Amino acid sequence: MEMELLLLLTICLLMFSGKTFGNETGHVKITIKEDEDVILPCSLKTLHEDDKSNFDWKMDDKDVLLYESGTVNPSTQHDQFRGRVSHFRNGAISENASIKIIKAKVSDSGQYTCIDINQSPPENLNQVVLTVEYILKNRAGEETAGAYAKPSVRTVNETHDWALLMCKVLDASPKPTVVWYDSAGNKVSDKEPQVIQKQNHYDVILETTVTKTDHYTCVATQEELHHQANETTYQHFGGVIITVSIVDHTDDWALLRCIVRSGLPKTTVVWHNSAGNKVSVKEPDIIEKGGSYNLILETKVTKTDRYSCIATQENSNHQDIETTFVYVRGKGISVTPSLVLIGITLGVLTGV
Ligand SMILES: *[C@@H]1O[C@H](CO)[C@@H](O)[C@H](O)[C@H]1NC(C)=O
Ligand SMILES: *[C@@H]1O[C@H](CO)[C@@H](O)[C@H](O)[C@H]1NC(C)=O
Ligand SMILES: *[C@@H]1O[C@H](CO)[C@@H](O)[C@H](O)[C@H]1NC(C)=O
Ligand SMILES: CC(=O)N[C@H]1CO[C@H](CO)[C@@H](O)[C@@H]1O
Repeated sequence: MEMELLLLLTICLLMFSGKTFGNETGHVKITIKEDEDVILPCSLKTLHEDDKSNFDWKMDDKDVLLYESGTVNPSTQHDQFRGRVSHFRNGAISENASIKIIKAKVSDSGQYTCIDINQSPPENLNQVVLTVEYILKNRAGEETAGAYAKPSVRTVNETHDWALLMCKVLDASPKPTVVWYDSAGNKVSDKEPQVIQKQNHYDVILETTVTKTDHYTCVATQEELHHQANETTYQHFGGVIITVSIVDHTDDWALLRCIVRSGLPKTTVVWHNSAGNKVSVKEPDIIEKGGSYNLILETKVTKTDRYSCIATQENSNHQDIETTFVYVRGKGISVTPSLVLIGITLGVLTGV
C-alpha cells in the first residue's frame, strides 16, 4: 500500500511542471507564485473512458472539482474554485485525474486530496500540498516571495487524562510564530517549536500536552505580512456516559440499545451476558456531535439474563459498564432496567 502510493507519487512527480520540493510520505509539495497556473497531478487506479471517469478533488474540507461520468458536478463546487479549475481530456482512455488551477491565489494554498470514487469505498490517492507565494515589496522596491502560514492541528496521542496536540505550519515564509491557546486565551504551549528551514521557507511544528476538556487554538503569526491564521480543535476528557434501554420486545426476544457518549471516536462498545460472553454482533454506529461522539449499539437477546454494555476508550485503561436485567418468560417479557454504573480501571487490559 505504502509502496504503491510512493510509486504513484514518483510517477506523478515526473509528470508535472512547477517547482516542487520535499517528499514527506504521501505528499507532493508544489510551490508557485500568485497568479501562476498550476497542475495538481493525480492518476486513478485504473484506466477508464473519459465519459465513465469518476473522481473528486478536495482542498481541506472544500470541494474543488467533482467529476462524475464525464461531467463536472457544479452543485458541490466551492465558490472559491468556480470557473478556475479544469481537468484534462486525454482521448478515449486514460487514468489521468489531474486538474489545473488557473491564476492561483494565495488563498488556494492548502492540502489537496485526489479521491478515486470508482473504488468502493472511495480511495484517497495522493495529497498535494500547494503553497501559493505572496509577492512582497520591501522599501527599496525589491520583490521577495512570502507564503502565508496556515496551521493545521491534530491530536497525535491521547489517554484518559492527557492529550498531545500538534500544530503544523508548512512552507511559510517569512518564519511564523506559532502558539497554542486555550479557549480563555491563555498560552498553553509547554514545548519549544521545532523549526525546519528549507531555503527561505519554514516548517514549524509545535506540540503541547493538555489535560482539560476545552477548545484549543493554534495561532500562526507573520508580523511582516500582517497575517494571522488559526485552527481550533476540541479535546474531551473524562470517561463516557452510557445509557441503556430496551427499545422493543416480543414474547421471545428483547432489543437492547446502548448509547455511549464519548470524547473519542475510537471507543469500543460491546454487549455481554452475565457469563461474560459477547452477545452483540455488529460494530456501533458513530454519530459526531460538536466534538463528541455518540456510539449506538443495538442487540437482540432471547434469554433471561443480566446484560452489560461495556465501553472502552482506546489508549485508556478505563472501562465503563452499565447493566440491565431482562426477563424472558417465554410468553411475555418483563424488564427491570436496574442500571448500575461501574467505572473499573483495568491496569492490565490494554497494555499500551
Ligand atoms: C494529464 O494530462 C495532462 C494534459 O495532457 C498532462 O499535462 C499531465 O501530465 C497528465 N497527468 C497525468 C498524471 O497523467
Ligand atoms: C502514546 O503514549 C503512550 C504513553 O506515553 C505511549 O506508550 C505510546 O507509544 C504513544 N503512542 C504514539 C502513537 O506515540
Ligand atoms: C481565528 O480566526 C478567526 C477568523 O479569522 C478569528 O475570528 C478568530 O478571532 C481567531 N481566533 C484566534 C484565537 O486568534
Ligand atoms: C520531508 C523530507 O524532506 N523528507 C526527506 C526527503 O528526502 C531527503 C533526501 O532523501 C531526506 O533528507 C528528507 O528527510
